[in-house]
Amino acid sequence: MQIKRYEAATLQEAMMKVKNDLGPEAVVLSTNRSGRGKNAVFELTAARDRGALPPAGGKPRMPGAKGVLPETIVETPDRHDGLAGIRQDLAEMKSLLAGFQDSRLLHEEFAELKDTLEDLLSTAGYRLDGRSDGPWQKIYRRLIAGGLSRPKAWKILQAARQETGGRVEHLEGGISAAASIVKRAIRIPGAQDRMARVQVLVGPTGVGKTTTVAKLAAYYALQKRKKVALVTMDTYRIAAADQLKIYADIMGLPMAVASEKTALKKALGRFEDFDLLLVDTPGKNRSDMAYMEKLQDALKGEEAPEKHLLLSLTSSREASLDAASRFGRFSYDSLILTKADECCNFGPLFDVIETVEKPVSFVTNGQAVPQDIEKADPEKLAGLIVRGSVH
Ligand SMILES: Nc1nc2c(ncn2[C@@H]2O[C@H](COP(=O)(O)OP(=O)(O)OP(=O)(O)O)[C@@H](O)[C@H]2O)c(=O)[nH]1
Ligand SMILES: [Mg+2]
Repeated sequence: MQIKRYEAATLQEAMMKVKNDLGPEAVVLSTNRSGRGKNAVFELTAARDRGALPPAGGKPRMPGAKGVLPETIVETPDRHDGLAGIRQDLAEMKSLLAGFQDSRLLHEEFAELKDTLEDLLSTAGYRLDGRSDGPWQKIYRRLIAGGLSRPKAWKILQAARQETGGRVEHLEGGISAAASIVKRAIRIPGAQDRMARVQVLVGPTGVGKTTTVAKLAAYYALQKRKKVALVTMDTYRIAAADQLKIYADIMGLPMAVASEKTALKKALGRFEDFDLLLVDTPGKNRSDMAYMEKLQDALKGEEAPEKHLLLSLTSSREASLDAASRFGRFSYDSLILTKADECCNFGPLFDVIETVEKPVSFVTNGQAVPQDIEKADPEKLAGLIVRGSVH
């Protein structure tokens, strides 16, 4: 293990030195910032396994170099005071993150640092700005109260301020500007997008997968006049298949049970002349990786399905982001948001939508089948996120 210490005026410079000197395998052990403003110095201790490859294009190591060899590279810091400095740090963090995508560990460390810094910027920064800025502070507080994370609330506010030139007479003007920023960030599937014949619903336990399959079946069969069949892959829970069968019988739709790859292929063949196959999957807790792999494998058929991740609006931001990341292996095409009727804080939804960067296809808002489902409407969702209501 080779450990070295670097100093530079900016964290980005220090990181570049690490990368150039120790290569992409280097691990940052600690970071420290001393001094403020022009006197700020970033100290970074990094290590690299001696067995790791030398940096691409870097200097070859001197033969005979041995042991821990601390090295200090000091450069004259040139920084600005206050908020500008924090902003610059943030920009540096972002560019660093982009450059280090290949190192997961480093990526996570910087993501955490970035969050902390953004948090600082959005609270302390706001106070640093000092001046009274009409309704903006009220709007900012309102967004936070609605469950938005501070960095996201700050981002929306900045964009709204910019768009209006910072000049709004009334609170409502600022809120409308914020709502339109949020609306633009919410994507829905395009009207022209081709819909795959096989549609699979995945998601954590109890989010409403089976109920939503039934609602969608009714929507497509009764309203869109499509020839619909149902398939359930849920053979894990007792009576899980029966739950869907009851809906299938009521609607007069055929249903197949297919717990694994071969059975699924067979079911797709059986329903060859159907327009649409809606596939329900079992909910699994987060530790069941073996099942996730099995399901992923089963869905890798010749007929590429469209996959939708269901997230309950009653879940916390952390739980939703965790599910979004865990189910990321399925490369899902859209989000279906469930239980809007039970949600009283829509702020975290914005964080999720912005992070996941997927369109929202449907929103469910009650237990009743078939009526409690609607196509996602960005304006409505933006209203819920910014105002807490659709109006
Ligand atoms: N309030 C409300 N309840 C819902 C909604 N959608 C589903 N539910 C309820 O949530 C519970 C779970 O629904 P399921 O459809 O069985 O959920 P699931 O994801 O299939 O569950 P597992 O298969 O066990 O993972 C049921 O009581 C549903 O009635 C909704 O939009 N609003
Ligand atoms: Mg189910």
